[in-house]
Amino acid sequence: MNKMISSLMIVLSLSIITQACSMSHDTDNITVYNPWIRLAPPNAPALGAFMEIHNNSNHDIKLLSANASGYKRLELHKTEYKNGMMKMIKQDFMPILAHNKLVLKPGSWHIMMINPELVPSEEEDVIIELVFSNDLSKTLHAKVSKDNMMNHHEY
Ligand SMILES: [Cu+2]
Repeated sequence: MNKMISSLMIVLSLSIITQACSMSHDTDNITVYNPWIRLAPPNAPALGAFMEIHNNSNHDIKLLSANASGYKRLELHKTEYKNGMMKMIKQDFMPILAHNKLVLKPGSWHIMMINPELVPSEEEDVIIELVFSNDLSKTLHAKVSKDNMMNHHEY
């Protein structure tokens, strides 16, 4: 009886280990570089978040949504130029193609953090959760900094 239970335990723990491995492996397929939030005045109605999302896997991945506590909601946006006008257009998802990357930067793809309870100050770390297709998610710390591209090279 004891033997049966212990072998059952081994099978059970093996399956947990296998599951944990495949999960972390999938998450490793996504790497986020240099997440940052553009410093905004204390009364700003929204903040822009930027980063580089790399997909190291063999299949395309979609960024479906983003969450952060202390904001009404986060939206996926893309800035486009139409008839000489700059327009932010809400996106259903952001595509990160297999073995490719998506660059979120001012004037392009970005995450819009809407209605902050308290606008963060410079150098502050803001925790953002990214939700991807295939049940993947990633939590990252974005640093609030001025819109100085010199500071935002990959490192
Ligand atoms: Cu926007």
